[in-house]
Amino acid sequence: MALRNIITAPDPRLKQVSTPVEKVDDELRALMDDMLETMYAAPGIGLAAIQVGVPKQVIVMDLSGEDDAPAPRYFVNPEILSTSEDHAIYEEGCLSVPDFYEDVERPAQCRVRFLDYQGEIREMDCDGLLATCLQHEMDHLKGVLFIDHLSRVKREMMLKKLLKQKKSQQEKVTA
Ligand code: GNR
Ligand code: NI
Repeated sequence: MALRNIITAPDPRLKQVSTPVEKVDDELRALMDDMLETMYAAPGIGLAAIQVGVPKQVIVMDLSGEDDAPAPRYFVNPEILSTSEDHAIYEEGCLSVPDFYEDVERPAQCRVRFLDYQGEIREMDCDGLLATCLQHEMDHLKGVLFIDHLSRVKREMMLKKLLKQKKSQQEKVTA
């Protein structure tokens, strides 16, 4: 297993649309293992492959608490089958948008079909944090960030600050 670099906004790679995986094989499982390790190290509760620069429809997640046993989840080629009428608001963050947290409204429940770590097809009803996080990760597969759900003024202010952060870090690296 190996840690991978997490891409941060603004970066055109985060706007790429991810393509379906053809086969869940050992090579893909190695990617999922790396993603999980990278997510735990960050730390975060979910990660989409595009965040480590791989434009494939792959998501890893672990919503267990600090004191619980690890509970990794893997979603390959996920499809939302249905969403609830009722919505929920959650304060979201993103490893690709470091240090920013904002309320985002999404359907409170959803039903998803996906392939698991073994490549078996599965369906699951999601609600609460699982529904929110899954929809956040599936947005990444479409090249969408949580800041794209905010007002244009807010989004552009955040991107400006992120670009500034990036530039000052770059200066440190090259100094
Ligand atoms: O670690 C993360 N926390 C989080 C909190 C609220 C809603 C979504 C998330 S996902 C985020 C990790 C991440 O960037 N996944 O793409
Ligand atoms: Ni994210």
